[in-house]
Amino acid sequence: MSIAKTARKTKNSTEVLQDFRLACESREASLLGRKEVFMGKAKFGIFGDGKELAQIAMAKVFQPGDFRSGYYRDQTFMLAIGELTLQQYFAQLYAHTDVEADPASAGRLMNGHFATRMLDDEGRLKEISKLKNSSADISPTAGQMPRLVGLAWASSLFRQRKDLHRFTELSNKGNEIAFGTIGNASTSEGMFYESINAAGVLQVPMLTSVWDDDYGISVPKEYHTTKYSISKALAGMQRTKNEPGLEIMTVKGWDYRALIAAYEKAAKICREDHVPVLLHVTEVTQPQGHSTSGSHERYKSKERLEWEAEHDCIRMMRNYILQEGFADEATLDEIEKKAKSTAKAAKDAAWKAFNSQLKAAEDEALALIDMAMEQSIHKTALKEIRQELATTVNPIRMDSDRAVRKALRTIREEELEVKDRLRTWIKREENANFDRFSSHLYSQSEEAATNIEVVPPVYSESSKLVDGREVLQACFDEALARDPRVFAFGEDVGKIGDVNQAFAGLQQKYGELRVTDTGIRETTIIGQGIGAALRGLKPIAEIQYLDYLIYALPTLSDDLATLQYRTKGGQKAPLIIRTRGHRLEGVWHAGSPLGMILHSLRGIYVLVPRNMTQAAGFYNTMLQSDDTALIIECLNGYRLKEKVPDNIGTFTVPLGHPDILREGNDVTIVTYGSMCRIVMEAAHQLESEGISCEVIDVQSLLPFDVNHKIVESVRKTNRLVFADEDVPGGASAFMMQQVVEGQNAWRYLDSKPVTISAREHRPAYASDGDYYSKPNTETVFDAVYKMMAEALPNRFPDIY
Ligand SMILES: Cc1ncc(C[n+]2csc(CCOP(=O)(O)OP(=O)(O)O)c2C)c(N)n1
Repeated sequence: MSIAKTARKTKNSTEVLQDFRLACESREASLLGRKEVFMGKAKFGIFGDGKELAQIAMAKVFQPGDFRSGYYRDQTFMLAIGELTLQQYFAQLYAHTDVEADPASAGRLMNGHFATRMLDDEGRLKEISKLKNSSADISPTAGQMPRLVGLAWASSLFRQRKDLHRFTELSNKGNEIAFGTIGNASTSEGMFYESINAAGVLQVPMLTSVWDDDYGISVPKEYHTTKYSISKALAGMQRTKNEPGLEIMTVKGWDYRALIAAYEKAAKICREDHVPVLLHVTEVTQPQGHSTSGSHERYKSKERLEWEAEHDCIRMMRNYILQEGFADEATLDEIEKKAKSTAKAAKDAAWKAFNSQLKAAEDEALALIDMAMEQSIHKTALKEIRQELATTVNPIRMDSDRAVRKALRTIREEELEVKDRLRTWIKREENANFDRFSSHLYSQSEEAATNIEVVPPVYSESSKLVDGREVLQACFDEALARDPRVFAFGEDVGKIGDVNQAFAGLQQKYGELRVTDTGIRETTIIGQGIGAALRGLKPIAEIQYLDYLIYALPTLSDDLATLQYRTKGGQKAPLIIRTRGHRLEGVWHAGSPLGMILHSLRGIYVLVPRNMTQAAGFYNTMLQSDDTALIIECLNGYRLKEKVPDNIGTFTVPLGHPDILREGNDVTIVTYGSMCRIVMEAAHQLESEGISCEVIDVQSLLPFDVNHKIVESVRKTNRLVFADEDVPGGASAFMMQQVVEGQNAWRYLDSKPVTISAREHRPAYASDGDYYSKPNTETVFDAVYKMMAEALPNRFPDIY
């Protein structure tokens, strides 16, 4: 053999053996992980066994600046790119709540949910173009796909838009691939098809790998996929010489060499030509079955199990290495043995680090209870509490907490020195546990929306009176001129400047990539926004009507709303979602499902401006902030006249600060959005009947009245009404809880608090349909009058 050939072979064999070692270590981690769950040391386990080789091959083409958007099987990939250690892997399995121990989620996510830390300790975006990035996983199957489209789309924008080339910390001129992974069964989800279609239309560098093991938990492929094969089912999307589309490839999950070649080819097409690639990785196995929740012997036949054993990718790789003469049996045995001890050492270290923290909490708790036993007359009861804690196998924080609380309960009637210590311990743990389990629902950085400076609007003699939509248009114009990272997109947003023309003329002025049309596909519109925002851009994604937000709800709720929380401040996607609602006509164009939104979108601010000036102020606030918000404009407000503030591009409206629209003494009416005008009209009519209403526009539902302004009004009026267009018990119930319970308004009430809302059904079509479905001036008048009549029947006789 020539020297050059020998050298090549040595280099090859070194790399092959390194890959083999990594595959074995990852496999051992999976095997050990399952055992840890069965030993009761972890709650649940889901592992990447069977997918090792494909992921090693994928990692070889993953470059700095690239992104992953995948799912819970990808541990080998994360290990291979150096963004996960085996110890961190086990730390997440145990739910270690330190960011250093589990950088992906600080113990908040189930094991196998991967993420890199893209933000520094101050919450600022790092130089992501130099990092290997993984966006944070979620559990809902295919939920990673819309975000994947956005991550890939950002590359396309960075490449095509020269004015973004200077943002070298974000992108190397759009050279980055977004790598997606998904299980074969999850390709049945609508989100998968919507995302693949969007990628094909947009022609973005999105390389999606399907790990196909023929099953989705127990359900075989015959139930999932047309033609039992996702690559066959999608064949019509294959690009041709004349038509753009996807490059669709297949490769077997146990074939090490073919996998490497496939990923090299796929990455080249994707990176260089920005063509999306679907790589269908077939004949993948799942040696331990789906998860620790069950065993696959229940649903796989004996033949299938034998086939899986034979086609186990590590076994196949071992054969390949022997065949090629890269190593002998003894060397491979040694690597396998070493992998076992490496994985075990990592597991032990992770357990020790996890457990020593819990042990420290337990020791403190036991010492305090001992002290209590010395001082208290209730020695027997305290001894029992102590005994219960001391004998708990693998106690967790909850056990120590419970014991200390029970001890304090037991001695509550005694005057003991230890009580203060117990209380201090509980307070300290409460604070620490808030940080461990409840922090970072919203941004905690300097750029948090609630920190943005308030700049009031300025008006002068020359301020123009225009249609409401023109106020927005002026605001968006300035935003686009100010910052190249700002851009807007959605159905009909581009050419016609949205269906209500707030972007009219702005595509012509700023170009097709700044003000952009999309297909009708709400969940991937949001995905585009999430991906672009994750990559440092400032997108405004438009959902045409509030009613159609429902189509995007899973992506908003599962992905965007949880992002900062699930990474404990490791990632952010400051996306602004623009939509319009409340009033138009009919069942699907007049919705106001704010209860649904408030219940499902905690983590996203919900802003409900009453007019376009307030909306513009919210846009200005949010564009300066790194939080994410849903801004709902009033559908019937675009043609109402408003004055354009002279500082249209810079004035801000603060979040969580209600406006008092009208002062009054008898009743406080709390409302928002399009209802403001209706309530104001009713208040005007009530005034003529001698009832003085104070009308408060909350403006933002999340956050809600941060300075408790509403209760101040109730102190004066002693009567409280909430009015909105949602169903009964929807957002009005939320507001009532915030004010009556949260602000203690019940203390000042002389009448039962009342909610005015729409009927339980959606609004019927046309003006009468609207009138009899939604609250109107008469409804508000009557509800307030009735309240006053109940209190003062002599002054306010029954009308009806
Ligand atoms: C939306 C949703 N539905 C159901 C589940 C429960 N679930 C978790 S994994 C899974 C099967 C996924 O199979 P596949 O996509 O083939 O991936 P695999 O786990 O086999 O790698 C199911 C049904 C879920 N997580 N999300």
